[in-house]
Amino acid sequence: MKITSARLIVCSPDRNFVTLRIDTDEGIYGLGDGTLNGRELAVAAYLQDHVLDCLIGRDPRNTEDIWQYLYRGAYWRRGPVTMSAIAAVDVALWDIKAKALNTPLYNLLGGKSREGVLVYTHANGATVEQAVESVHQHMEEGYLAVRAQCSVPGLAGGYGVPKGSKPYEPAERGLPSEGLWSSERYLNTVPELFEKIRLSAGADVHLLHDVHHRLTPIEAARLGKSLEPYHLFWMEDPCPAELQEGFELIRRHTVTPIATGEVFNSVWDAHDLIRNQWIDYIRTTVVHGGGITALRKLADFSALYHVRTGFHGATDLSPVTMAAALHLGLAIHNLGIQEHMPHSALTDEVFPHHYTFQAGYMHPGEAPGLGVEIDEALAAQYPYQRAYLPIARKLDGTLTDW
Ligand code: EZ4
Ligand code: CO
Repeated sequence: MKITSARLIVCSPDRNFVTLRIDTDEGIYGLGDGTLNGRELAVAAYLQDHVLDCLIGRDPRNTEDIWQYLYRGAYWRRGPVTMSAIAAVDVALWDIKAKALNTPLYNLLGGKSREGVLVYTHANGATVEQAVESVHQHMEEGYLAVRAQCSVPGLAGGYGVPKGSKPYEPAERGLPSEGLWSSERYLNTVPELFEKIRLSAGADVHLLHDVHHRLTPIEAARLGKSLEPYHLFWMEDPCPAELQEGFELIRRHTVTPIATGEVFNSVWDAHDLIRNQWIDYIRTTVVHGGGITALRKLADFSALYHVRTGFHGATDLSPVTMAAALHLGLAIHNLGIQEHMPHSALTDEVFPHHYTFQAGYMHPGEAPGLGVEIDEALAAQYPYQRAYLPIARKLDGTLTDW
């Protein structure tokens, strides 16, 4: 089998996506996702200008060799743009390989380790009360695990809080907006939020929270300690993770489980975190972490240290990545949970797919390959529109993590 063409589809059905389609001489094609929120065109140019021509004539079944060719062979390694580009190719090749064998992708990754993938969704509110209400709504929809976020009193908006009645979408069209942040007010609000949720929702529901890199290690340690009575499933991205040993300090002070890694793009970003058992869940995504080939290795390395997966699953990862994550999640032994932030109806229309949600679990479906298509005619009606993630500043104007 030989690759005969590789081309990009950049579209914006409610939000931007970079999709790669690889075709073969046997008429089988595969799809890959290369979406990097707010930097989409950098990945598209990387693929178009430096990668796609190199693929022509190669056997698409050689996923390991092609991965090494793009990673090791480029000399300049890693980084989110490079690794998202490699992921787009890698996932499209796995899609082709599974379609050629006429089997769903999970069968090539170890087969089924479970009947469904436990997922969590997002409860958001401008106030504590609205967030509590939102948790209950999602429990009624069947979710067994819910992440809760609310605004800090006196500071409207902020990470995870929707504007008006539209579903939350982190990127906004146009240039970046700026908002305000106060760690002090935040630290005083979150324990109250989880006290109210746990009291009203009962002991069984899994509760999660995303700190979104906004605290220092000692502040995160305080938050983790203050949340212990509400036994969270995890506290996510407690602080920026460039300094891996910063997590040792958090770990020393709290038994609230820790998840991190949605911005990582290599096992090396998490090497110390994992081998020192400073985290409980690794969140690196198929799209930003170099594809199925790399994520399978990361999951296996994590398993040696009792670290389970909790792959990122926000709307900026296309349905192609969602499907890839579900196939991987069904197959690996050390699945923890999968994030599920449902796409808009229009996005789902552009990317028809076979994965399903039922009673708290998702399943990738039984179609050969990934089980995701793209309606190119519909996609063409929604061209790329510039959109960026917001910027955050402290009350004195200092730029801080959003
Ligand atoms: O802000 O994917 O856990 N989910 C998250 C996401 C990220 C976005 C950034 O593009 O933190 O909502
Ligand atoms: Co997050």
